Amino acid sequence: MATNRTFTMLKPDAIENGHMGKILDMIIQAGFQIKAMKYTRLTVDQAKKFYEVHAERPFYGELVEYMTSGPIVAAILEKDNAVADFRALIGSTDPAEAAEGTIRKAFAESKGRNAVHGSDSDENAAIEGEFHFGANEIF
Ligand code: DAT
Ligand code: MG
Repeated sequence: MATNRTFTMLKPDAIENGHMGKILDMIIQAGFQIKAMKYTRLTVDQAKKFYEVHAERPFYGELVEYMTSGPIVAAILEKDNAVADFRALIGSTDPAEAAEGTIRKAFAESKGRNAVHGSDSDENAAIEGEFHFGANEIF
C-alpha cells in the first residue's frame, strides 16, 4: 500500500450515538478520499489481533469488549501525508486533551470510547488496511 494512505475505524460509540454521517463528512471535507469502506462488526479474535500491541496493558480486556460491542465502519483513506494529517484531524486519544475542531473533541465520550481509530504509521496503515480489505475491495 502507498504511504499516502491510512486506515480508520468509526468505533461502536460513534455509530451508537448517531455520528457516522457527521464524522464521514468531516473526513471527506478534510480532503481524504475513501478507497475502501465497510460496515461490519469485529469478532473477539479480530479485535484481540488488531490491538495485540496493547495485550499487556490493563485496559486490553475492556478495549476488546468495547470494540466488539457493536458495528463499526472500517475504511482506507487516501491523501498526501495521510497518516499524520488524519491523526491531526482525529485529535488526542483522550478527548479531554483533544484540540478544538478535531473529531475526538467533538464526538469521543472518553479515552476508551473515543469515536475513531487512526493508524499511527505508514507500516501499520498498510497492515491494518490489509487486515480488513482484499485487493478487490480497494478502489
Ligand atoms: P490511539 O487510538 O490514539 O492511537 P492508543 O494506540 O494508545 O491510542 O490506544 C488504542 C486504544 O486503546 C485507544 O484508542 C483507546 C484505548 N485506550 C488507550 N489508552 C487507554 C486508557 N488509558 N484507558 C482506556 N482505554 C485506553
Ligand atoms: Mg494507536
